[in-house]
Amino acid sequence: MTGVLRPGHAQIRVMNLEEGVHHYRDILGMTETGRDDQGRVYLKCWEEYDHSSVILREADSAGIDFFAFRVLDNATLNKLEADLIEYGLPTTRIPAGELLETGERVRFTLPSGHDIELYAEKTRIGNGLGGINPNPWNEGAEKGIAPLRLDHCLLYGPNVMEVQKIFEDVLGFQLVERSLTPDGEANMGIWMTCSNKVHDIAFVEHPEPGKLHHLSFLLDSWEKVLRAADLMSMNDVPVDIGPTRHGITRGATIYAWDPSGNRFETFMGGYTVYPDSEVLTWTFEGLGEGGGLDFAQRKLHESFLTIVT
Ligand code: M3P
Ligand code: FE
Repeated sequence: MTGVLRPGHAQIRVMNLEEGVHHYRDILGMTETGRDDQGRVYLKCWEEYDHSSVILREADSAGIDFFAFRVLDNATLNKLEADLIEYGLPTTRIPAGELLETGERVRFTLPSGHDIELYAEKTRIGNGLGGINPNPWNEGAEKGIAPLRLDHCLLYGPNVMEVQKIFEDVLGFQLVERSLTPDGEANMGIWMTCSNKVHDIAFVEHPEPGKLHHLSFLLDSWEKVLRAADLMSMNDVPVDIGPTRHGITRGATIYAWDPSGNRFETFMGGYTVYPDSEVLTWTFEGLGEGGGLDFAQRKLHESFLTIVT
């Protein structure tokens, strides 16, 4: 794997910082790894090696400030920046250290209104297990919902077909699945990978730019998804959909909300994607009655298309 490696971090706006920290640290079970002089709080999942994957910023409205991908090295970062500029997307460089323990970032804005960042360096603090005869898990694997990692996000905004082209032609992503508009003429939803995961980022067409549908956190079994449902109920976390399975990606899932109304997903499963995998297509009816969104209930939950931050 070269080029863009994986989702790295998301900066999320929360309306009350300590309520947000309580949610992501104590209920989800992430580890707090730092706070900066702007008051932002940094967190990581137990299996993640890098310093942070979720950064919380207190603000008057919920939503996402930016979603970032780690790239292989600085040469890759420079090359991808040049390619973005040549494609017609202006970039800005954010200096190393602006985010704690994070190197220089290249930021650009998608036609969907989302800010995406690429970076090559972030301090590896490790998962605490070491590299020699390591244990398979640490105490973080049993704290709260305990996701292994930040897995992907789903973003809502306009111009999904243009966004698809940028990810495919400039950033080297592969389209894995798509859902069609009601007339069948265009892609309404796209699920794309930069790896062999079933998806690293997804977009759904939406009139308002820059919206967050969900950040998704990986669990390693269906039982852990059910345990997550128990913990959500025990902690009064409002659930949107699930536990169930998406037809799209075949992931087993729960959608729920953080205290500011940002949706998050606890997710497991999916399948392995190879460069020669065929794109799977869901018709507009397939998204609902076909079980694309909810394979068990085969319905298009209204909240899926209407509630975003
Ligand atoms: C996911 C996922 C839809 C399926 C969404 C899928 C919109 O969020 O993680 O696989 O039908
Ligand atoms: Fe998802």
